[in-house]
Amino acid sequence: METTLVLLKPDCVQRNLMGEVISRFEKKGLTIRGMKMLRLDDSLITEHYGFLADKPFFPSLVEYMKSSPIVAMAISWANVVKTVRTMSGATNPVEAQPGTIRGDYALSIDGNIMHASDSEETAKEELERFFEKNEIFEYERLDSKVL
Ligand code: IDP
Ligand code: MG
Repeated sequence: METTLVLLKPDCVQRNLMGEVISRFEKKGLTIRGMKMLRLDDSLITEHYGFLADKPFFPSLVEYMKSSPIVAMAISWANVVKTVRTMSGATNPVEAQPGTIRGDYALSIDGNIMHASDSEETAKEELERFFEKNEIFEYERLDSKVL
């Protein structure tokens, strides 16, 4: 069972879209194994988006990520990393296909609703960054046998 990290970014929280996005993961059939609201600080954002530190938009990315609490989610299923990236859509919502989360809810790359890990390796690192071990739960879903 693979697990990925999803962040519902500040614009998702501020626009009351948390339920819409969480609902997509639930309806797809993925298992939500951890979920919490938190406010990011400079050091966590820099750790998470350090590979973008030399980009001109980095200061505004940090301000955006700090502008409101976010929601972190640990989501599991076979091939979930790829599945959730596909559901997310392109980084720039202008290019994201309708039917994807960014394609349906976002208008600009400055506010693109969600983060999702981009590989199994990144997912492991990112889950450790945002969750303690005891915040990710092992449980069997009632519907797991009929899917
Ligand atoms: P991803 O979120 O689709 O994985 P990344 O390239 O990893 O895309 O970039 C991380 C985040 O940095 C994006 O989701 C977006 O919030 C921000 N970002 C990336 N490129 C730009 C840009 O050109 N302008 C403003 N923000 C950007
Ligand atoms: Mg990325």
